[in-house]
Amino acid sequence: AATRSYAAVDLGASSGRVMVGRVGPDALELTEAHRFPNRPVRVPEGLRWDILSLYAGVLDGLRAAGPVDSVGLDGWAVDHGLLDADGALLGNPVHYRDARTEGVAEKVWASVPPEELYAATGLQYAPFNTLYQLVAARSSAVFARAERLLLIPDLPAYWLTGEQGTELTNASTTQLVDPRTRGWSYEVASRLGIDLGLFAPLRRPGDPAGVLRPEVLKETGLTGPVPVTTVASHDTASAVAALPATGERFAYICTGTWSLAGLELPAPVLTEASRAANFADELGLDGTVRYLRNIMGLWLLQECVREWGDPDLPTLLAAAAEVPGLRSVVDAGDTAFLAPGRMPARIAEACRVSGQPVPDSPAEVTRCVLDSLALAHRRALSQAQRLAGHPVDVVHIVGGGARNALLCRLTADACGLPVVAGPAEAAALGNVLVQARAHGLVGDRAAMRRLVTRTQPLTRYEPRGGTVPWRDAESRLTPP
Ligand code: ADP
Ligand code: LRH
Repeated sequence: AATRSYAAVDLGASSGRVMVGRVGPDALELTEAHRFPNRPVRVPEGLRWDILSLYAGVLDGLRAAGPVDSVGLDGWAVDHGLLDADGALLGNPVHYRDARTEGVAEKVWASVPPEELYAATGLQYAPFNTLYQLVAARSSAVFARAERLLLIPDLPAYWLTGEQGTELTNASTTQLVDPRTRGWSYEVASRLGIDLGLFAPLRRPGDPAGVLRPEVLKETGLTGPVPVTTVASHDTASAVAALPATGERFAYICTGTWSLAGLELPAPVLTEASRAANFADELGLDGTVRYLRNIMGLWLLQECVREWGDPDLPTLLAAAAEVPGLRSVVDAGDTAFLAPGRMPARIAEACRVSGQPVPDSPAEVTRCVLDSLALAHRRALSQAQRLAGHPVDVVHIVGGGARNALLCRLTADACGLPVVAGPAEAAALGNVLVQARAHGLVGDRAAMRRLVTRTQPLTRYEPRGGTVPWRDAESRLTPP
């Protein structure tokens, strides 16, 4: 039977990649055409994304990919570019770690109390939700000229095709979408004076999104027409779509720059207890809800490694595995770790103020980070199960962290549940599979997941040693 090829553009906070997925009735093979660094740049006005360099990486990747039947784009959430009336980009997109949103939430809450905001949008509090970014931007000169807002993956999609849209799963991270109706929350927008006309019309995974422009074909050496297909453009939504899960009793942790830990549910949980625990109801493929918590993730390690002058990661992880576990832990959910810089010192300080031994060597700091992440995974998954009334038997770890055996093993131990690790490139696989489904090559969501389970290498970690030490460690962070 015929095999088709799909190009998946996946823009992560630490790297972008163009992957090629070959899909047949019982085959799924992913290869990397091109990977390029995503390096934020600090300029006098703040921290910015170098979106043109990322777009150049996309074009290089499409050239390296060669002939494909379709292209799909996914990327990180909440951030966006603003366009003027001519459709030209107004400056570099602001990084979600930029300081401009400091203190903005309090102003928003004066108009719409946090309880009402949660009941209407189901989104967790994070200072960088698009809603707060828009309120922060409102008085800027750039914003005065803005006629259109495109979320990160929708922006290069526009440059490739000339067509504008707002993909729904990613729109659900703006805090302007109602997870019950799966459409805009007109009331929240109007109470905050946000013009929803800034956004291009909503489109959903599977919708056609145009074809590559003639100039793009020339530059990439591709022969047209090459359609662009809307995928679950939030990278986390694409990753969840490609979990090698069977049944419903599973949890997941998408580990990359962030750890997104949670459940897939048929409907949002909008209770006050859920808000207090800061869980998000983001939208997934086919109207599912991704009920999850944002945990600082491997960002903590990335920033340490940067400070240490980029030592070899496997060597560092091997050394961390030899350090005695759970000596010191920090709260890996704490937004105090959001900003870049001085990470080893900030971690040491958090250990000191909580009365724990201060980790010193890179191996000790790395162990502290991984223990802390495993502990935060445990906390998030046990709370999610309780708040949603949805028990699980297995935890899937996907994303770059699935390659970190120590992190997977510690997470299995901390949760007291088996961990199935892989695929590491789940977002790209979910991107490919949604394109394949739109073109009739794969069946429903369950069939997509069966195909991943059958074709991708996975590693299973059984929990060891009981969870008592983890419960004890937890009590060091949460005063009784
Ligand atoms: P993002 O999509 O947010 O840019 P990724 O999913 O690509 O992030 O994950 C990147 C992270 O994965 C790295 O920071 C690193 O910690 C981890 N990682 C990648 N490869 C390996 C590896 N071979 N061994 C251990 N960890 C790895
Ligand atoms: C992960 C991610 C995550 C968001 C964050 C801003 O790449 O999309 O789901 O919360 O970036």
